[in-house]
Amino acid sequence: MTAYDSENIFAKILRGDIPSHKILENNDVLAIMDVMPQAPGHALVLPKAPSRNFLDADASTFAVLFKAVQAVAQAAKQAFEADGVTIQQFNEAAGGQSVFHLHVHVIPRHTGVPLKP
Ligand code: DGP
Repeated sequence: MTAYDSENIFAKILRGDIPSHKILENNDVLAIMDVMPQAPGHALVLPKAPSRNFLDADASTFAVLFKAVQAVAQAAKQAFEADGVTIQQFNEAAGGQSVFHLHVHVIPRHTGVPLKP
């Protein structure tokens, strides 16, 4: 298992070293807007605990993370008057991950509108 690198960009956001557009925060999670949105309202939900990705996270992290993912997805669907919500999650470079702090994408979707690449 690859070690967690605390210099990743989301660790810096969680420490407040660099700014982000926050949409939800509690003791366990932070949700922010994605700087490269694939659709309007594209958000990222991050656990505050330092997991590299889904492969090394523990059950308590999953519990707080996916509770927040559901809350963000419900709010995003309503706020963006979406027809649905895509929830995505990538692990390691070969799996499409580019920032190595566990995060879940929440993307409001409208019928017939493809995601931006
Ligand atoms: P991935 O690791 O493939 O799940 O993608 C990481 C996502 O993080 C990608 O959609 C772009 C986004 N991202 C990268 N850098 C920043 C940043 O500095 N701030 C924010 N809010 N999002 C970022």
